[in-house]
Amino acid sequence: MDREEIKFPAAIFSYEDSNAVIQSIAFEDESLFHLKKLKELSGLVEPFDIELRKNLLKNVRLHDKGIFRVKGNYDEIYLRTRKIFEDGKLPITFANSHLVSLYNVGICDENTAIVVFDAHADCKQEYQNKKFSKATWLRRFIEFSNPKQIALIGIRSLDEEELEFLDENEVFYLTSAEIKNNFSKSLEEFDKFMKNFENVFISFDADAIDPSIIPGVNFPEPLGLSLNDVFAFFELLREKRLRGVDIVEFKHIKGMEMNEVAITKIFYRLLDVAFG
Ligand SMILES: [Mn+2]
Repeated sequence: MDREEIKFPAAIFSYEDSNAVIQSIAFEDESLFHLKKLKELSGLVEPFDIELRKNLLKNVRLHDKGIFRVKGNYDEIYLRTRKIFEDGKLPITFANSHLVSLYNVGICDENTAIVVFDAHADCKQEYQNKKFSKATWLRRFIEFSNPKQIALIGIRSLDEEELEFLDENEVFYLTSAEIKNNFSKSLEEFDKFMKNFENVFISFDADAIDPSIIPGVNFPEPLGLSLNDVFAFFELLREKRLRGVDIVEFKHIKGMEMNEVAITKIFYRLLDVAFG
C-alpha cells in the first residue's frame, strides 16, 4: 500500500505523544487530490471558538499518518484503525468514500452507538452491480451486527426498499425534515437513544449538511442540516467516550474554500467533544 506524507498543519505531534491519530484513505487518484486540498485549506480555520470561549484543540494532540492509497485489500483499513484504537488513541479517518466506515466500525463493541450523519441511508442491496460500496455499506453492516446500535441522522434520500429495511430492523433514524420541524423533540429522542450506550463511533458523511453550505460532495441533496444543527447533536455526546470518527464523501470544488473550511469546523468540534 502506498503512502503519501501529507499532513494536516494542526497535526504536530509524534505518534507516541498523540491522543488522536488521523489516517486518510484514497481509493483512487481523484480522492487523493480532494484529501490534499482538505489538509491544505484546513489551515484557514481558527481553532479558537468564540461561542465556546476556548481553543477546540487545547487538549488534543494530533498525529497524522498521511494518505494511504488502498487498492482492493480493505481489511488493512480495519487493521490500522484497530491498532490506533488499541494504542489508546482516537482513530480519525478521512476518505472520499463512505465505504471505509464498514471496516472501521469493526472496532465497536455492543456498548458503542454508531451514529451516522448522512443524507442517504446507504442501505441498498446492490449499487452499480457491487455488493460492497458507498451506497450499500450500512446494509452490509446491519446484516451481521446489531441494528439497534445505529442512529441515522439527517436522512432525506432513499428508496422504498431501503426504508422497509430500516423499519424491519428497527434502526433509529431522524430525517432532516423531522429535525428541522421539531428540533428539540429530535434532540430529546436522540438523547434517549444514546442513554443505552457508554461509547460512540461517529461516521460523518459531508452530505448530511445542506449543499448550500457544503456543495462539494459526491451526491448533493437539498434540504439538509446546518452546522449548528449537527453541533447540537454533538453536544449530547460529551459524556460519552468517543471511539472513532470517519469524515467522508467530500470533494474540492475549484476556486472554493468553503467545503474544506466547513469540514474542518466539524472535525475540530468533534475533537472538542472528545477531549474538551
Ligand atoms: Mn451520503
